[in-house]
Amino acid sequence: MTLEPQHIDEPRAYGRRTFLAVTGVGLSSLVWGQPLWRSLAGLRQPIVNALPPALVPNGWRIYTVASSMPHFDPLTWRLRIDGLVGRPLALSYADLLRLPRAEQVTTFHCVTGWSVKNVHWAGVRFRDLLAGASPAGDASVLTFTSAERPYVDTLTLQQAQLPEVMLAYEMDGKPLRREHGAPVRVVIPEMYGYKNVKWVEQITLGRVAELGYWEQRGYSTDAWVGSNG
Ligand SMILES: Nc1nc2c(c(=O)[nH]1)N[C@H]1C(S)=C(S)[C@@H](COP(=O)(O)O)O[C@H]1N2
Ligand SMILES: [Mo]
Repeated sequence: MTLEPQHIDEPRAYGRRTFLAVTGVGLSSLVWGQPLWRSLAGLRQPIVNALPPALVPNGWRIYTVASSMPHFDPLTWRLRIDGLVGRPLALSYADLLRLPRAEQVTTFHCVTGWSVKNVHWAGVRFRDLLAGASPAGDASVLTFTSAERPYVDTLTLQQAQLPEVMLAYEMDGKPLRREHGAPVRVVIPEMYGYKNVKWVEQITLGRVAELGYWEQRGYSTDAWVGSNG
């Protein structure tokens, strides 16, 4: 799949400006927004740039930080749950599908200004996902490691247990597509897209939140939609 770098910057720049105009947070953001703006321009969108828009429907934009997307093999894939747990787990895809299934219809917001309304997700609530690992009483942070290195981000255990937060394995009635993070991604509609880690392969329980990929590049660890991000 070829990247066409000359097309990468403009859509993001447009999205950010529109967002600032619409929300009215533009003025205060102007002061601190510039360096962020530059780091954002480096974000790659290989699918958007490589496939006709018709193949990325409903207003999604596909974001990656590495030059290729992870492959999912249902036979060998494992989701590791480790850290401050009584019983570390390595769940297969079949194990995951056997856990209680949850569904929701929620809107997805990227901090750069684009949104996708009424996304139908199915997956597992974190309470159900973590129960088998017996989380320690002092565990307070979940660190999500993506198979797409070095993408990582965190949620507090409390945030992960808000309503409408899940580890999703279906989008709009079909198994999560490769470009959306197959087989599983975080979905937390209350927070900006960068918290919605794709291609999750490890969840580590701990007490300290390391900075996520975009947080190391200037975005807020508390990524509530409506904040400056
Ligand atoms: N592994 C990984 N997860 C990621 C990202 C990424 O680049 N790599 N980008 C994040 C950002 S900024 C957004 S807005 C959403 C975009 O989701 P989509 O690519 O399914 O549209 O994924 C988030 N999760
Ligand atoms: Mo994003």
